[in-house]
Amino acid sequence: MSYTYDPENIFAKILRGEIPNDTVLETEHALAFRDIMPQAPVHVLVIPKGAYVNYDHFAQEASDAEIIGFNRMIGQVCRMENVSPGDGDTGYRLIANAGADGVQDVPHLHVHILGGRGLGRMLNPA
Ligand code: DGP
Repeated sequence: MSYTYDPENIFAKILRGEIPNDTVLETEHALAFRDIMPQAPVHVLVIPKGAYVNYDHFAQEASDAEIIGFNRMIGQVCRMENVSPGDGDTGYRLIANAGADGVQDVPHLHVHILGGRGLGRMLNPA
């Protein structure tokens, strides 16, 4: 499997500092920022800094350090945004859309962290 990454996608521009963002957290390997069209009171996107199109691309080609850094940031943001049920808060949902069926609009891996309200069942009926 080979993956093609478009360096002109909007999140690549955010990572290069060409477009502003509302940063929640930044580390060596990952960036978390608020979604421009929030669908819940908490709606944060977490992206790796490397050029990965989607989750399976990342899982196949990222280094162990990138994978650990990305995943640790997701957990950290859940705690920072006070949605971690382990901390007595009300919970969250992680979504990583990929490709056409996943309705992925931005072709740079991102995990949506959604919370702060009841989110309903996982999928709408097709
Ligand atoms: P997806 O369908 O999973 O690819 O969702 C892409 C999300 O990215 C969508 O919720 C809106 C958000 N988004 C798109 N452009 C920008 C932007 O320029 N800044 C920020 N913060 N979010 C954006």
